Amino acid sequence: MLTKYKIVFLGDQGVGKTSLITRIMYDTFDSHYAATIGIDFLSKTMYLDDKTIRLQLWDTAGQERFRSLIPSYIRDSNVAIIVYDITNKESFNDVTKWFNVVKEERGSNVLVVLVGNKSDLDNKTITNEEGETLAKKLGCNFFIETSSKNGYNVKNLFKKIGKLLPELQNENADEALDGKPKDTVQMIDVSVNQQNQENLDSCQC
Ligand SMILES: Nc1nc2c(ncn2[C@@H]2O[C@H](COP(=O)(O)OP(=O)(O)OP(=O)(O)O)[C@@H](O)[C@H]2O)c(=O)[nH]1
Ligand SMILES: [Mg+2]
Repeated sequence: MLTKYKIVFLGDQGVGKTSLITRIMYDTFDSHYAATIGIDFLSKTMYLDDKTIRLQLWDTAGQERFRSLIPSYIRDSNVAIIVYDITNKESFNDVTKWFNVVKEERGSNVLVVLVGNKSDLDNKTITNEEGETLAKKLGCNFFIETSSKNGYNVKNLFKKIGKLLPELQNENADEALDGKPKDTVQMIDVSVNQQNQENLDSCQC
């Protein structure tokens, strides 16, 4: 049977959650900001590589007024991707808060990934080392810097998750997609251009 996994994107307003999903799904980027309202069901089912793993992406709103909706979506998720903006210190400071929400709802049976997005920007205020250090301190499965604008490391992010997923105890993953809106099945090629992407082996997970 095909194993299905649910991935929830978390993080402050404007850090690039929707843009990361748009990049991996459609390989496009929109510089116009349209805040996600509530939880976005634009989620889709995808295959990673030739592995029979299905991932469903759930986009949440970073805006404060939607915070109360989020815990119930974390509850049956297998992976939480916490995103901050490398040019926005507040979004980095809030990572611990997002992490604690995940742990409260999901305990230890969840992969938690820390993503520093917008690596294409020059006015970086959070260094790679600070991201690594926080991820280690919190016990995240791995840390990665990405850019949804130029695509840097976006495929690697999903590839690394795909590698970790089979090790995850997945007691409810098959039910995770039941009763949800019908999704488009989409093949995602996660083969990466080594010149352009971070070397997976050098990443500390
Ligand atoms: N330069 C740059 N801009 C980005 C990047 N990712 C997203 N943006 C821009 O940042 C703004 C916010 O991006 P979104 O993807 O909507 O952010 P979000 O986290 O989904 O925001 P909420 O839905 O409000 O929680 C948009 O104007 C994007 O174009 C990136 O990697 N680089
Ligand atoms: Mg959004």
